[in-house]
Amino acid sequence: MEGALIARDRVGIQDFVLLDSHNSETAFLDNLKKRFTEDLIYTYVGILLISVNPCKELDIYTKKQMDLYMGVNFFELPPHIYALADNVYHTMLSEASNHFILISGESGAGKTEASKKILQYYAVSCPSSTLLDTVRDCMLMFNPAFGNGPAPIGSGPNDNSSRFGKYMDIQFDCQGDAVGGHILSYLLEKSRVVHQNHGERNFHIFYQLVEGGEEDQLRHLGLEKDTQHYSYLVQGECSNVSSINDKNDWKTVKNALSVIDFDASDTEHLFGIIASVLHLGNVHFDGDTKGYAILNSNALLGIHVQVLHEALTFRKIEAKSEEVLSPFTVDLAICARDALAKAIYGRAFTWLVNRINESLENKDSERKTVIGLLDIYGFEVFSVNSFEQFCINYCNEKLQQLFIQFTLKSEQEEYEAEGIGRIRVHFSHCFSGSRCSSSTIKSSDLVEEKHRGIISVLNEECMRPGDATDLTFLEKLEEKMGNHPHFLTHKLADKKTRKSLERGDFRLLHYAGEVTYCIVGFIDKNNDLLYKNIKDVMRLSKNPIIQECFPATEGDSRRRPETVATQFKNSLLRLTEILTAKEAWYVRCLKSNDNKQSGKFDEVLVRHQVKYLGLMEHLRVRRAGFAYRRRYEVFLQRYKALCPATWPHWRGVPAEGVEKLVQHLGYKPDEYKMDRTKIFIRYARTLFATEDAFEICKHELATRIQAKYKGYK
Ligand code: AD9
Ligand code: MG
Repeated sequence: MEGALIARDRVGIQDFVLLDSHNSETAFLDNLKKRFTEDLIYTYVGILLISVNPCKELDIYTKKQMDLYMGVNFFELPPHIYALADNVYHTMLSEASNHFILISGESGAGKTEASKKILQYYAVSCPSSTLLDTVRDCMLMFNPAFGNGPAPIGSGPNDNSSRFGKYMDIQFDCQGDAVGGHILSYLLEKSRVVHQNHGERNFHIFYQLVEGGEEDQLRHLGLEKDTQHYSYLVQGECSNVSSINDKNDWKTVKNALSVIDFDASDTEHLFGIIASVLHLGNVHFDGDTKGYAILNSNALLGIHVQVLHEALTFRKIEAKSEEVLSPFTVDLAICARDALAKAIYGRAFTWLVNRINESLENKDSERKTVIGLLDIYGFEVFSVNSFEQFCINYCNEKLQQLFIQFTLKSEQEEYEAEGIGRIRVHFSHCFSGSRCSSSTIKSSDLVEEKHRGIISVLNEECMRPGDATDLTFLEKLEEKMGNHPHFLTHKLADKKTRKSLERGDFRLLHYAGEVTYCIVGFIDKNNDLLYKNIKDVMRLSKNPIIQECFPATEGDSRRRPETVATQFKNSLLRLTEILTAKEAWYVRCLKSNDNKQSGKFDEVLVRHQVKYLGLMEHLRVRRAGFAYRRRYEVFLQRYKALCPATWPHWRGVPAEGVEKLVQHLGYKPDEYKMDRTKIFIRYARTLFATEDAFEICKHELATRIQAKYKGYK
C-alpha cells in the first residue's frame, strides 16, 4: 500500500502528511507543482483530497480507472477522486452512517467537474445503478443547461460557471444500492436572465433552444433561429463561446428530460416558458403623450395581449375598497417586464428541481444511509461585484467556517473521547482576520448578525419602499459598521485607499481576500418584488407549469414575503444543520491559473489559495495528531496474517486481537494509541512498515498457494 507506493510514485509525495520539510509552505507548493507538471492533479492531506485544475482533459477517468479503484483501500493507489468516492461509499456501508462530500474552491477551480466525476463513479460502481444513471443524466443536463452561464471575462473566466448552489443527497439501502435522491438548490442568479455584463452569457438553455431546436418547434414557439435577435441574449456580447456546442448540448438536454419522464406536452410547456422569456425581453414600450408606457407586442404565454399590457404598464393600488390603476413610465414598465422575466425563469427552475426530485424520490420506507454532495458557486471577485457576489461570498465564508469547525472540532473531540488529549492549532489565516489582530472576527458575523449585520440593515432599508435607495442603504451601513475592521467605504477610507473606492462602493475583507461591492441594485434585488396584478395575470396563463409556479394562494397572502438575503441566510442555516448531522469528507479544488491555460501553474495564485483555504493549518492538525486511524475490525482484518495469534481467525474481542498483533509487529508505545473503537498510529512510517510486511506476506502466501496448486496437477 502506501509505503510501497511512495517508492513507486513517479513524482512528489502523494500525501502531504509524509512531506519531510515540516509545515513549510514552500515545500508544500513545490510538491503540488511537481505533481501538477506530471499531470498528477490529486494529492492528499490525510483523507482530504486536493485537486488542482489541469485545464485540459486527462486520461484518468476511464472505466478501467474506475474498476481499479473499486473496493481498494484508500492509500493503496495514487490519490484520485475515485478513491475518495469509493472510500466514502464503503465507510457508509460498513458503518451504516451518513456522509457528505464538501467540494470547495474558488470560481473555475473544478468543483462542478469533481461532483460530476463522483456521480459518474457511483453510477458505474454501485451494484444496481439505474437510479444513479438518472441522477447523473439529470445533473449532466440540469447543471449546465439551466443553472450555468459563463462568468465575466477578467475574473478567470469559467464558461460553465455554476449560477446556483446545489446540495444533493443520494440514498442507499443496506446492500449499497442507490434507492433515492434529492436536490436542494440555492439562490439562482436570476438577474442574469435580463442582464449580462460584458463577457457573460445568459443561461445556456436559451442558446441551446434557439440553436438546437427543430424548425417545427421553433415555428410553434414563434422563435427566430438567431440568438442575435433576442435582446436578453446579446447584452454580454458573448453569445458564442468556443468551448460550448449549443446544438450538441441541446440533445443532452432532451435526452435527460426523457429520463425523468417528461412527455411531449411537458417538454412543450417547459420550452414554451423559455421562449416566452425571450419574447418578453423583446417587448418594447413607447411613451404616450404624457410619457406613460404602451406595450407594442403580441400575445405571450397564452395570455391575452390586452391583459398583459395592463399588467406591465399599470400598477393596481388598492385604496379602501376601491382599486386604482396607476400608469407606469417607460422605465418602470421595463423594470416590471424584467422582474416578470426573472420571476418566470426562477420559478420554472424551482419547478424543474421539484420535478427531478419527484422522479428520484425513494418510495420505499426502508432505513437508508446517505451520501451528500455539496457543489456551490465558488468565491468570486469580478471587476464589478454586486448583490449576487455578496451572497455567494458570504456563503463561501460560512462553508469555510464549517470546514474549520469540523476539522478542528472533530479532531479534538476524537482525541478527547479517546483520552488522547488536546491539540492546539491556530487557524489565523483562514478567518477573514489575517489583516487584523484578532482572528475571531469573521466577515460572516458582519454580514449576518441580528439587528446589526449587513443583511439586517439591508432588510430595514427594504422595508421603507419609496424613501430608501441604494445610497441611503450605504449611509446606514457606514453608520452601523463604520468601526468594523473588515468594512470600508470611500468616506471611511484614508486618503491613499480612497482612490481605489467609488462613492457607491463598500469593501469587505473576506477570508479569501478583499472584495469591493457596488451598491447599485442591492435594494431591488433583495426585495425581488413582483406586483400583485402581474401575479394575478400569470394565473390566467394556459401553460400548466406557469399555473403551478404562480399558485392562487400566494396572491391572497398579505404577509410581506421574506427578502432574498433572509431566505438565503435561512437556507444556509438549514444546510449547516444537514451537514452537521453527517460525517464530512473534503475535496479542496485549486485553480492553477487565471486563464484556463493548460500546464500553467501560477505559483502566486496557488499559494494564495493554499493560504486562505487553510490547507497548511489542516496539515498541521494532521501532523500534530495521529496521522492514521483505523477501526479495530478493519485493522485486524487487513493485517491478521502477520501474526500467528490472529491468523487465520481471531475469535476474541477485536481490540485485544489488535494489541496482540501490534506487539508481535514490535510497535513502540509512542507509535500508537488505542481508543474505544480505533487504533491511532502516530507516524505514517509505522503504518507503511506494516503495509510493506503485509505485501511481502501476501506475496509469500500467493507463492505457497501456487506451489501447492502445481503439486496437485
Ligand atoms: V464555479 O464556482 O461554478 O464558477 P467550478 O465549478 O469550480 O467553478 P468547473 O468545475 O466548472 O469549476 O471547472 C471549470 C473548468 O475547468 C471546466 O469546465 C473544465 O474545463 C476544467 N476542469 C476542471 N476540473 C477538471 C478536471 N479534473 N479535468 C479536466 C477540468 N478539466
Ligand atoms: Mg461550478
